[in-house]
Amino acid sequence: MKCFFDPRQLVHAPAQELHNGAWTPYNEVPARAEAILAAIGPAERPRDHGDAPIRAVHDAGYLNFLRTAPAAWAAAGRPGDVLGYIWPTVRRRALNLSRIDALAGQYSIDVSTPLTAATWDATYWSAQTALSALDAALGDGRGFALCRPPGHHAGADYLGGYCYLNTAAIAAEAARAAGCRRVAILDIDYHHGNGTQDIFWSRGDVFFASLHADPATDYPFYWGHADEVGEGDGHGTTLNLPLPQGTALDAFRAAQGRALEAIARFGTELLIVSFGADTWEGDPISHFRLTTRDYAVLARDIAAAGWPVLVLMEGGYALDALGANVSSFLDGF
Ligand code: Q9C
Ligand code: ZN
Repeated sequence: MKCFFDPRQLVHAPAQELHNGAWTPYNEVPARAEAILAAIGPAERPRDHGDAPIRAVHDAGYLNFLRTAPAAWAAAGRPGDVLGYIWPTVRRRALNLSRIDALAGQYSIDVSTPLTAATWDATYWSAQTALSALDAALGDGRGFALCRPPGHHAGADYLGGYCYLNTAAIAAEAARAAGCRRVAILDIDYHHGNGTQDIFWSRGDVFFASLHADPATDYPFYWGHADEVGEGDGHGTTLNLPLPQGTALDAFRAAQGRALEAIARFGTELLIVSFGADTWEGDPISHFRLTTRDYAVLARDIAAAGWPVLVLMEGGYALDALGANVSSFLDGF
């Protein structure tokens, strides 16, 4: 399968995150991409599709924030990377604020996703890899983008969960613009893809199906419950299949089968897979029990459905196994 990556994605490297109340080393490190490249072999550089496909998904004020907040933060005399400390969560009215801390709260959902001066460039090229792999998927039927930073926790106007630009949403919207009438996103990262769900919540043309750790026990808590099915034109085109901690291949595979059946009934013309290897048994921040070989089984089930497939990298934090896990999945196609 054709693979895409740009070295500019490596420049984003926050030092630390606030995790369970303590500062810990950042989990979403550049070495993740290096480990995957070492296992799958060299990748093609993406073509620059410009920012129109990004603006088709993300709010203009939010994009401006991603580009300018690190300088505003430094100008305010702050140390480290941009992080919010107050959020407008309690149904506050829209306000036109300018203080960096007000913007950081407005445009983020957590304190585990620092915004650095290098973030825009890295996340821009991460989105470009998704668009180039989409071109490959629409051409030869397969494409893999080594997206890093990942995307599925980022909403139209918020960052979170190590994500800034929603690569799956950008690719899905670009596929619609390229003439695919129906697009489906299958999210098999350990965590629920709250950003992708939010973006397509009211859309009947993009199906979102997610297998993930039950949000009653795991991040992002407020999204991903089984009764979330979409609204308006999107009623019934969101499918959430939360699974308990400890889930291994049999239950995971059965849930993926349910998701694939729903996507087949929807009648998709393209499948985008938000693939996280943080479902692996040894992942340092997650609690499922998939093995390296299981990823090939899951990929074969997906391939058997016969759709063009675009695979996008999301999470996976066990550096020693990440390359083998991604290789196993891609080889299954
Ligand atoms: N104390 C992805 O896998 N950390 N993001 C939660 C828990 C956020 C993971 C902190 C986990 C986000 C793309
Ligand atoms: Zn994850």
